[in-house]
Amino acid sequence: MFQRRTVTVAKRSVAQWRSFATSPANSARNHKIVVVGGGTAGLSISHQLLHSGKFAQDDIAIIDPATWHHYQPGWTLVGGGLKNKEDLRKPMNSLINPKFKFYNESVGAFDPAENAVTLQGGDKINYEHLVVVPGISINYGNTKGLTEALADRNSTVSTIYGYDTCDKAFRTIENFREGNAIFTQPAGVIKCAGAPQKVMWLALDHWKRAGLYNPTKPSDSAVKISYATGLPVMFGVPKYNAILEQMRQDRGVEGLFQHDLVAVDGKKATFATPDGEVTREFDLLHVTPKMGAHGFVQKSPLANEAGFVDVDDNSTQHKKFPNVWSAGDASSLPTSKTAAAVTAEAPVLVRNLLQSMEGKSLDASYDGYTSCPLLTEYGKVLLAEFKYGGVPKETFGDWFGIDQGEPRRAFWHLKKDFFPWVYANHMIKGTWGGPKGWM
Ligand code: UQ1
Repeated sequence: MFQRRTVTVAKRSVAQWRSFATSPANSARNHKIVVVGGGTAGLSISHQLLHSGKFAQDDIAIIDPATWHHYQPGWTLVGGGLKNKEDLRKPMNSLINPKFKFYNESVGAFDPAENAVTLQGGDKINYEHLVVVPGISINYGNTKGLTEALADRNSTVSTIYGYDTCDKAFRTIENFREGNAIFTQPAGVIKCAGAPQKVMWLALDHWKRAGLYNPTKPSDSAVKISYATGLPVMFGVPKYNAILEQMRQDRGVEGLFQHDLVAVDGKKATFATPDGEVTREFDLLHVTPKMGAHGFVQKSPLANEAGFVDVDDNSTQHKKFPNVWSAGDASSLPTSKTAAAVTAEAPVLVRNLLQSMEGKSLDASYDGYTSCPLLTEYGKVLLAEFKYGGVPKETFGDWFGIDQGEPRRAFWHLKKDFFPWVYANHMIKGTWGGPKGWM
């Protein structure tokens, strides 16, 4: 008995003893690297750092209050009735390597001048390097009446942008028989800027197959479809915009440009437009909520004017605090906020952080790569891939000389089957570098 206990004790790592020694509440905890956020960027980056072989038990800490980690790119597929939302989430705990210290808590404040983060509960965490990747906040409250309309089980208002409502989106689409369907995209920064129209294209196809919508004769169809976007165009990249705008016209979808949803009230949606407010009646409303930087980032010394973590566009290093880094949705990186962007950002951040730790010069550079696998109907995807400046950077164009502006069946399988698989089995384990392949 005594011997067994001795063995157990001997097995404990130095880091564990360190944390026992400092365990009283509010005492300082020290880590080489603290990663704020256990989402796509947080898990990819922390596991890539671990694979460098340069870190021991508890050298790296992850802070995230979440119980679940969600594969959010799958929520458009839930909205299309193709996946169950329960299959797209895993317990946070199960995805975090036991070599990490996991603080399952919220951040209260950043104190970069002191190289410290304070947790909501008051504990102070010290770091040598800080990686700030908590994602973006969905601000339902910024659209009047939206929270209530989404929560109402009997309403036809939904969004694929939340776990609670992504299945409601398909339920409302499936039950829809006639009337005006409006799909919205707000003005301002959102994650996955293609998703607001992906769900519309799938719904259109669903209604077409159900005999409720005839794209060649929309005026004679039971269903009318409008796309109300805060932007002046369908998509921010000229090459893909031209294709999607043509698609909108060919399929008889009404385009309401520079229409920014500000209120939902019963069956009325009100939009801010350059010519004042416009109210439209709807029978089905799919909303893309307004989004913005998390409050605890926005009010910190790390934020730029827009509230995002102010990092260099190419190195991912903070502009004022050289031991602070950011990528993903929380960062100021001027690209489209997607998991695909993270596949390219993470290896750059990791390389530069490790170089910096060793006092060497930063030699990795992010070119703004991001991607939007745009579902245009059941069975077809337009695989938009581009870098800074909206310049196309097409993986398969380079390999096979094909034009990715054309929706294809092969890309549908990438989106529906391959990406979810490679994400769960490789990307968040730190072994997938997107178009560059396995690392
Ligand atoms: C990708 O790697 C990825 O993550 C696993 C996605 O899913 C969210 C993507 O949408 C894309 C486009 C990539 C990039 C990979 C290739 C091979 C184009």
